[in-house]
Amino acid sequence: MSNSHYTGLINKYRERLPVSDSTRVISLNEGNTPMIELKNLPAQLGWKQQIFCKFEGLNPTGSFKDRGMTMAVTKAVEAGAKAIICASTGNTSAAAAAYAARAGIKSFVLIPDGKIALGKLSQAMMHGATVIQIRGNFDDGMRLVQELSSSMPLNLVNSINPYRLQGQKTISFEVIEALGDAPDYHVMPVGNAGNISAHWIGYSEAAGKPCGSCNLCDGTCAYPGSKLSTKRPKLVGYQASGAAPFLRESMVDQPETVATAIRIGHPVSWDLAWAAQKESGGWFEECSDDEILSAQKLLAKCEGIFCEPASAITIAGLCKDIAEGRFKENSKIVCTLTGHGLKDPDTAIAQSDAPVLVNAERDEIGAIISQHL
Ligand code: AN7
Repeated sequence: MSNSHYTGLINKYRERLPVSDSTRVISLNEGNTPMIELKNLPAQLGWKQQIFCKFEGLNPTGSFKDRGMTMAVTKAVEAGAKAIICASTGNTSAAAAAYAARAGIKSFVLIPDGKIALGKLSQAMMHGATVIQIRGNFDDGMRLVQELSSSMPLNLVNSINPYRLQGQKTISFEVIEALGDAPDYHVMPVGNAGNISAHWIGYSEAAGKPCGSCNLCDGTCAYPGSKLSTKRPKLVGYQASGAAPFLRESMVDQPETVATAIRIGHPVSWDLAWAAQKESGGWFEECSDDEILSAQKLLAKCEGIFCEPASAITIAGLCKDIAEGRFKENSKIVCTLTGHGLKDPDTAIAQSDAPVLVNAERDEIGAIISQHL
């Protein structure tokens, strides 16, 4: 029997990534996440589009960050780094801590005090990161890790590190493989804006276009190999209303949203994300916290998919933009669900009915079941 199980996105897409045969790959077999076509929601809401969710919450640490972190940590180790550092709203810190553990190096993570979901904090702690809570927000943390990594022996693994986006671009290849070509639209949440930039790098490379927004070269590195797709999708980025610099067209100093993952006001990939939106012909839109939470519940109840609030903003945005007629009928839309709902149990429980408490008696329980049947 051959031992040919899936071993992660670097091995799968090695000729499209900056690694060599001698590179020691640090992987937890990330990527290869399911594409799940929505069946019930479109029928219920009368949507005429075909909608697929790329459920990135099923990566090893429960978010899309693993795609970038396998590349960033692989390259950090190749360069001889003994420690990595990042600022994070939670998921990057979970991924950094896990991949550093896998590599046998140290990790330091800066998180905004009190504003990170419990699941993510537990991951960083369990994987042995030095967790530093700052009296400040993600944007303060981002500034500080840039200063620290320039003066101390620390490899910075936020998405300002170009290897992160190289790893994250592989989501586009997987979508194209699943659908046979690029979709018409690809929608996603936007926080620090690395992910939308990475999607565009991937789709551009797959279509044989020079990656105008590639951050590793001078923009002339169209992948010389075979094309994977005939076209590129329009990219649509959704932001929480309280943290929407792309809607305000300027940085936001006090970002606020229940979707703590995207509580970011000074996105690092500002120029790359604008380029992705403009070159693709897509747009940015905003959603309120109420819309985000309703959408999270709707997706969980109607389709059996539990994603975190920041990811559910894509469903909130679709509800709004489909109603507005912004998506063509009979088109294919892919929706990146960036993180798992289990990351943030507090927010999920706070918006749900508490379980009923009864005596351990058949009749009492039977009465409740009868009420709900
Ligand atoms: C679930 O973990 O920035 O626009 O520090 O965790 O690429 O920043 C997380 C971002 C969307 C936004 N969905 O992606 C961090 C962090 C989830 C996220 C985003 C994040 P970017």
